[in-house]
Amino acid sequence: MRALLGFFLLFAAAAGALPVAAQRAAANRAPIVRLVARDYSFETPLWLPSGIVRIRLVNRGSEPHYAALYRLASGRTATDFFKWRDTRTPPPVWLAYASGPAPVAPGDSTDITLRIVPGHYMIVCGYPGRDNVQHLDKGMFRIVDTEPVRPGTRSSGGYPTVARKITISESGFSLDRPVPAGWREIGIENRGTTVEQALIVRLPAGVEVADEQRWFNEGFSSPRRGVPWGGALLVVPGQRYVVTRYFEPGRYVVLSRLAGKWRSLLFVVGR
Ligand SMILES: [Cu+2]
Repeated sequence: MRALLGFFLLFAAAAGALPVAAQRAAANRAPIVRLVARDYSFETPLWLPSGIVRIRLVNRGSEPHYAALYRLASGRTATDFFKWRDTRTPPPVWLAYASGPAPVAPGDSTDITLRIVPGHYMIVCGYPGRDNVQHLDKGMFRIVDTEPVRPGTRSSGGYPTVARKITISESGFSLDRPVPAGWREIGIENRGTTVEQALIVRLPAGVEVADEQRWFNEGFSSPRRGVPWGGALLVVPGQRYVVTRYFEPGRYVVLSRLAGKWRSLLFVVGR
């Protein structure tokens, strides 16, 4: 009888615990912000939530697109941003890198979960067009502020559970475990001292890491042979990012060249 009661209690506890855990997981999920990219504009929500947010970039265009976020001090405008861009100097005090989804191919999408500090944001796609004019010079940028926080209405989500991690350090990238095909949550951590990127690119048969690097080094003047596969832009040291991506079997490289030096890591996704 005691054994039966014990079994019953255990069963009741297990049966009760599952829905509660599921509810907590749902309550703890970061809000999704959908950015739809077209040639050459962004569709964005009216406001960005602040706190931990999952940004989903959906590419409805005919060229690859990305969504880099920059936080501007209040009163600063897109004109200030373009003036700074032309100086090719590190960002001034009124401008902060805030990451964002790295380029994806037409018809594809990628998610990144990160922390959005309340403020005034400029969302930019600077991908080079077929005519080698950057998309932001064709009008592909948008200014969006974070939603005013009202007392009692704020809900902060959490980061997805990460099974694999890409670490960026002074010596390059490292990946802690192999990536199998399917949907994967990959943590991105920058342990270096400079802002870097984690640009994931799929390498079709016959395309090598050097071909991708050459495309960047030669100023995007030739057709790109790798397929942009999402990842994280403007990865700030000490910040936490999680990239959620579907991987098909094949060869991939993760790249960064922001600080002037190439970092790259080739990895193979198995079945
Ligand atoms: Cu674009």
